[in-house]
Amino acid sequence: MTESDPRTADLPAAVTDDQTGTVRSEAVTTPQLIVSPVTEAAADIGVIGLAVMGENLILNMASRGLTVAAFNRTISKVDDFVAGRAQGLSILGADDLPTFVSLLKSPRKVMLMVKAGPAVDAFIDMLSPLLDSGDIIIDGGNTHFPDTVRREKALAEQDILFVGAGVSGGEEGALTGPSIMPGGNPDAWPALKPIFQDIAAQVGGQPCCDWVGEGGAGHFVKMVHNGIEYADMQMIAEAYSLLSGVLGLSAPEIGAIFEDWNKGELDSYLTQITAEILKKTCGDTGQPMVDVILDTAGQKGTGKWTSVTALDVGAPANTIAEAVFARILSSLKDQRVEASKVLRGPDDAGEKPDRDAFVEQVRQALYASKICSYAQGFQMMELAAAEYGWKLDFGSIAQMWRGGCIIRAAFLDKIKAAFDGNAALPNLLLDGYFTGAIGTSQMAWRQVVAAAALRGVWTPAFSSALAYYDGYRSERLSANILQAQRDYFGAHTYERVDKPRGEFFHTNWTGRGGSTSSSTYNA
Ligand code: 2AM
Repeated sequence: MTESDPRTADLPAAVTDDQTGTVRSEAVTTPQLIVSPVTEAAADIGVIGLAVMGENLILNMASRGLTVAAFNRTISKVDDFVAGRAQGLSILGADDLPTFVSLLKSPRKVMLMVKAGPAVDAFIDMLSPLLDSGDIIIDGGNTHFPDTVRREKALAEQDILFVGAGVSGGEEGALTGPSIMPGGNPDAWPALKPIFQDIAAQVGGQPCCDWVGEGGAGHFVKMVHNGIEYADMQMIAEAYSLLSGVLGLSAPEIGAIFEDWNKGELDSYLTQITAEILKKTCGDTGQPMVDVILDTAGQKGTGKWTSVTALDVGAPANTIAEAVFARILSSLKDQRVEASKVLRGPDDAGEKPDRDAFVEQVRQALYASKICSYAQGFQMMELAAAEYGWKLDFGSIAQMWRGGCIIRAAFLDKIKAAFDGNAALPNLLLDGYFTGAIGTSQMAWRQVVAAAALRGVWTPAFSSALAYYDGYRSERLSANILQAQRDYFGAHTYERVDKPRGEFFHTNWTGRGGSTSSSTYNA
């Protein structure tokens, strides 16, 4: 025990450069520099993983008056952090795991901000023998939710409470207030709630963080967030390509339009940054930055997880999946370059439409498409909740996405209101506000999709969102033909419009197949 202030205990004063105020490297390289002499449990929470998200989250916690213990696999990063960005703050570095654990107040809360995958398992394996019953491990990484389900179950058997928390907002969000989506062992929530709700973004006096649900629910909701993010981004890109391809506007001109759109229904982080991006000039060429950036999109896999999971739970999230396929298609650059020399588009693009009218149509098409992709995301969460046994509060999820995260947008207030008003709403499109909004914009949306088709402008997300809308609102679809075909070639049977649901019929279509249905001969 020491009498000194544990927050800065025995840390040598950093040597700062008088001119720049920056910390000189020799001040931070002394071995054992950060071994805390403090053996009392002084830290409210510990964070493992000092990449930028972990560091920023710690600084955010410290800025709220919390004392935070910090650890990293590569110990020199702890040294650098404690003597650098964390200097003078209530942050305690530890150079081994037992010391780190000894710094934590009970029940101990350890947040992992390490690379998703084996690093999480490695730290869980090292930590769990050092922890006591009722201690809490939180995985704040971008983990695939089935891994969280597995870890939560395994740790519950050791009486360790495991939480998988999706954290969104990038580096800046982590520092100033992210969106946090925690799920897992609900017994952990009372101890975590004051910390997480304090460090999260706040909108309308409410934190963008609340308990999501059991098992992998937190990471699942974060995954759907990312899927929606893929769709949002793709739709914005399509609006850009329509304004550029059909109207021939320059990047800065389109940037000004996005800036304008950001004042209305489309007010969102992604709209705002797109406006800024489009106005940026390349320092080397003097051209707009976007014109010198190669048109092949990368991805880290969360959109793919969302799409695969949508198929698993039977959710028609076609626009989200289309956004993933769009990135994949974009990555086939060499093939596209060759194909562009061979495959022709329409010869006659027709007359250029009136600028202001077309800009407004594209705005409405973007809004309508966006509503559909969110409708798909929420519908998918409803179907997954039923499949995995989670009780999800969709109004609360909308609030969590309202601030801090990449898809933060003013219209999430409308989504929150929709689900607060009717928790069992089967589809966002059936809420009065959204039924009206899409009804108002649908003709503009159809005209934009038609214009894109006629001119050969690639708009997969706008088109698939419209396909979703037209499919979902159809009382009778063409699936009767599919059922007839399935029954014809495979005796898969069908139900009839004039008989109760659940009664299945088979027709001997050719006169040769007899009356044996597939369920009979599959048995
Ligand atoms: P490092 O600084 O020692 O590389 C983001 O990469 C964070 O995850 C970093 O804190 C990094 O630690 C940590 N990390 C990545 N892979 C890891 C592994 N296999 N084991 C432990 N930590 C790992």
